[in-house]
Amino acid sequence: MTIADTSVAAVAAAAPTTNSQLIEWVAKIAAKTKPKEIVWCDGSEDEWKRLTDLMVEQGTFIRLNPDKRPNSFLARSKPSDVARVESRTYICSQKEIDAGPTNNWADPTQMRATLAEIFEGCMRGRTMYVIPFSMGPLGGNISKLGIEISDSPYVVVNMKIMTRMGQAALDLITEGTEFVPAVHTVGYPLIDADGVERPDVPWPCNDEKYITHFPETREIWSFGSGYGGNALLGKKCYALRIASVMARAQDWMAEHMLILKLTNPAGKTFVVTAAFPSACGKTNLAMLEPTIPGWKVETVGDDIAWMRPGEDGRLYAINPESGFFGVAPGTSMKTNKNAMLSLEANSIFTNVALTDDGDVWWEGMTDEPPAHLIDWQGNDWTPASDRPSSHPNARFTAPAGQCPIIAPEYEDPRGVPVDIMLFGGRRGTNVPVVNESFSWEHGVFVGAMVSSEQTAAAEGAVGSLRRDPFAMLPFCGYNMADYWGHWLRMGRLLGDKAPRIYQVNWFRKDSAGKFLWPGFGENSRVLAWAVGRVAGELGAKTTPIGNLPLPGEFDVSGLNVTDSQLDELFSVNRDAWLAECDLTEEYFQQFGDRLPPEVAGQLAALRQRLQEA
Ligand code: O2Y
Ligand code: MN
Repeated sequence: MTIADTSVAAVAAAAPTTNSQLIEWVAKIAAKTKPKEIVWCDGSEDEWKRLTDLMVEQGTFIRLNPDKRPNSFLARSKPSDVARVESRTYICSQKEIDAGPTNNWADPTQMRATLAEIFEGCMRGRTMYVIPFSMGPLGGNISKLGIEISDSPYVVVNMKIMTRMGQAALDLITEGTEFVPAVHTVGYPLIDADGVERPDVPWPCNDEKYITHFPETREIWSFGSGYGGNALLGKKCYALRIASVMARAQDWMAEHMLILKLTNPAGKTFVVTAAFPSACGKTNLAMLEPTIPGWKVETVGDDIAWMRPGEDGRLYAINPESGFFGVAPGTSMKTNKNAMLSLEANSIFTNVALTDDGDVWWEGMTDEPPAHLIDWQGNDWTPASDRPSSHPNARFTAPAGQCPIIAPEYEDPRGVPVDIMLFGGRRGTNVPVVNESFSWEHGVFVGAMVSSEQTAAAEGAVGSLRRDPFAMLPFCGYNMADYWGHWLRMGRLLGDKAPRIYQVNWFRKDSAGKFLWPGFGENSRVLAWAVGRVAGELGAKTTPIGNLPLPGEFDVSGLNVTDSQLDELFSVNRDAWLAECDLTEEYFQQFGDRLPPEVAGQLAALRQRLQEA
């Protein structure tokens, strides 16, 4: 098999750009990785068709029944490549302290040496795709550009859904324009250094994995995984880890937050962003159907928000993505109708089950499972099987524009002005269903305290509790304490135009271990209370932990929630909170002198309020 001519002249001759720096970079990566050909992706429908046909032919994709799920495909990954791998994710800052105690740090010089070795010839026999993309609407002043080089056609088609990908993005990357270079390989060359060939497999990957970030040079290098955030480098690697570093330097914010637009019965609109760790109902909230009459929710984003102060001093948010990469199991017409309607066509499913009529199914999609399925590993499955038909982290990739309640502002490059920010975690005790922070600084402290149960999206024991400040633990590209400092600084910049911050918790349990809150569907009641506060229409009861609803001002009409359950939902247990303060102090200690004094001050103030209560 041939190796592409990787001379700068040859790459330039075939490149649909004249950007010499870009051409030199592409030539350099090709010279290292030695693909058989270089393809510049244009993001067209023709390209989508060509690559999806190719993957069907190669066995990576199964075409779903076009009558049931037009232009949609199922992929099955290798069982060893099913999620983000936090233990193989590295922040390679010059100084270890700049990555901080919550990140895996690796020495950049050593990591570059490792990468130089493993990337050598890693694309032999494969096509190298050059994937230009914009995070956010093309040309917007909050948007940013990137180029992913990947040897995976699965990545190309997913990137087409998840980002504004193709020639229009490339055209914006003119000589000298800033873009984030991201290099990805599945790490499964089809020819070895001696020229010995091996056949391809439906899901190529490597047992050795590296997902590496170089914050100072703003580069991403990912080796060995074809899955999700490890491979679609626009998402967590760029839009959170690298973007958080850029945002700190440029006075903006890159957050693991959904964005929704809420309209009240009087027709006034409010924008809410919300950060939740995995498995806390984030997608459900982003696409909520309010249960209280007269309220309307429209989706701007389901996962990531980039926010920048506008000319009027308010904070404006865009969704840097253009698709949903959602967890399939548990998604149904009952739990999230709008997500289900978003993925009726033009979608990619990974690690879900295949029905006998060529459609997809996953646990929770319908009350009754089909009598027979092919499971995510390609085996026969019946309801009598002792394992789930879909992997718990099985995903759909669906165009955001197909969401029936997508807000028109989702395409607005200027973004939407944020009124309210929510921080939630999965807490069985202590944390009320909603709690208003006294100030931005107090809200930053609340965000820093977020903890939640472990989920399948990351490694580790399901069910154990872990700290997840701002839901950014796996996604902050620098020292978490410095990130809190950046939030404090943004608060000072925004002054009285800063959004108001709320802590929420849908998971509080009663003494018998039963959930007190009736479920995600009722969360519009929480949003309505926060909006009522921001609009100055509702009062609040001041407690040591924050402002809580006044009796009668939190709408539970029509709900089966008794007064005593409501009391429990909002109860503040002084001793339990003092114990929480001790645990928080212990947690903060790891940040040493990087912990902002304001955060330490907020902890001391909370303790004092509790002691005086
Ligand atoms: O498991 C993965 O590869 C992706 S994790 C993910 C995907 C979409 C949105 N959020 C997440 C997350 O872990 O927060
Ligand atoms: Mn996420």
